[in-house]
Amino acid sequence: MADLNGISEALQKGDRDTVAKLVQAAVNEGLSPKKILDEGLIAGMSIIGKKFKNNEVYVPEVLIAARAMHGGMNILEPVLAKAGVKPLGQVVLGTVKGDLHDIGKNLVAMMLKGAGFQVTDIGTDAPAQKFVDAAKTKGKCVVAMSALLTTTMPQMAEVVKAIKAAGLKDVKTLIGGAPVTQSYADEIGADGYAPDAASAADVAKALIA
Ligand code: B1M
Repeated sequence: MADLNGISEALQKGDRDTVAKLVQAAVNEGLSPKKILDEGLIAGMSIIGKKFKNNEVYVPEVLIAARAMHGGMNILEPVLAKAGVKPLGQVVLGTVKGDLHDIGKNLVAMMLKGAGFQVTDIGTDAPAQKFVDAAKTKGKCVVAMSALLTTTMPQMAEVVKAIKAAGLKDVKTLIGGAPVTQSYADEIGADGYAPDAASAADVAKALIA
């Protein structure tokens, strides 16, 4: 019998092999891939997200849980694609121009994927045009930006401006990173701000709804 709770628990422990084994068993049993994703992998990742927000777990645990999630997703992705299951939404994610910090961005990517988003990671030191070009290929999407330096924060305003100038009406912008605040988001006209990776997934869900 498929053990969705076991998938969630193994993911929280970062036990990639068990996650992969249980996901494969559930697929072999003919369980819907969406159910395995929602009630196994996403359920586990959202618990990790809440614990991370509450400082009950830290960056290493999140990275290990994300690795376990990948173990399950490797098996599930082709099955989901075959079944025509669509992701929750599209996110274009990057660290802005001049900024090479990517640990926070990678955590955000993991939380977004864990919530069911398809993430296009355009990397670090990404100029405004790179965000715009990626967003153009996605249509309705969230453009998510990370900045860790006070000197690179203004690049977020450049991206917001470039998206508006390109007339991308279906694109919402989301910003975050240690020096970034809600009032800065308001000042530059970004659609959303998130203080941490788990909240980024929540805000992205609200923006795409
Ligand atoms: Co840099 N660095 N660094 N650094 N570095 C900081 C950020 C700094 C605060 C250190 C300090 O002085 N105390 C300082 C910035 C000062 C400022 O501007 N206010 C600083 C500096 C000055 C620099 C250099 C300029 C140093 C130099 O060369 N003189 C240089 C700049 C290079 C560049 O980017 N052009 C530099 C370089 C580096 C390394 C390359 C050595 C390395 C980065 C390695 C890497 O990322 N691959 C590095 C590191 C590791 C740090 C610290 C120590 C740690 C950053 C980190 O990864 N934190 C940092 C000091 C510190 O924070 N204690 C520091 C862990 C990570 C999980 O947190 O990224 O904040 P964070 O992400 C959080 C939230 O911010 C949020 O979610 C995450 C967790 O939930 N979040 C988002 C992040 N992005 C989000 C996006 C969202 C939503 C939430 O929506 C889209």
